[in-house]
Amino acid sequence: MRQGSLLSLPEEVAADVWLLPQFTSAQALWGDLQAVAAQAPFRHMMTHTGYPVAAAMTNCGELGWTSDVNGYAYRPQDPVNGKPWPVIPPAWLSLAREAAAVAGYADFQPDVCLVNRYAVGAGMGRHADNSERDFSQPIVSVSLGLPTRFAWWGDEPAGAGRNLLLQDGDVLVWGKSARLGFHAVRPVPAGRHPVCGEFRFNLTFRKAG
Ligand code: MD3
Ligand code: FE
Repeated sequence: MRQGSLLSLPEEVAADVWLLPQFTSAQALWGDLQAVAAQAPFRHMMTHTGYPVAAAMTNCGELGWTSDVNGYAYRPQDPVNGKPWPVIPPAWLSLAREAAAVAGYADFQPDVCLVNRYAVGAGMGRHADNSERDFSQPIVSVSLGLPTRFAWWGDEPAGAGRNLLLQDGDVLVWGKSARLGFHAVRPVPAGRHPVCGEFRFNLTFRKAG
């Protein structure tokens, strides 16, 4: 079954950055999100700085993104319970593959879906996603729930960056020249979403291994 919306008009918002507005919705993915979180609960991971990550996180897939006082790594097991991460729900995998295909990646095979949960006021500082093995693969990001501003810079993290408002159901695909770009998530403004309540969620599909 097709997962993404045919009514979503893809737009290349910057070189090799594709926005698929309202390609999906929290409503469509909510049941699977609850099931993933029941098997691998959201938690605030520690960083090497001794401060926790502001977003609560979990994963599904063959690998999951983890961080502790020793640094971050992709791992096949959830360090909280020692079990493999839940599988990526089939509807999520189809969605990510359809989005990647729209952006020109014919055979995206993600092995990680990192799920970030931002409470009101939480954000993510400027960084680049560079610990995956194969940078020819894109990253697909699905935003759910409360809207927030997203900023990106490209390869040189100087100046104010460019801002983009990400709303429920928006999908971003970035690869090639944008794959190692610096980006940040601005603190989530107060609000209430009918499905997600006072949270923003983001699913990031990656090929890490
Ligand atoms: C880079 N998460 O988990 S959008 C992360 O909203 C992360 O939670 C974001 O960054 C979030 O590492 C996912 C990521 C994104 C979107 C567009 C970009 C990164 C980009 C455009 C250019 C470069
Ligand atoms: Fe990132």
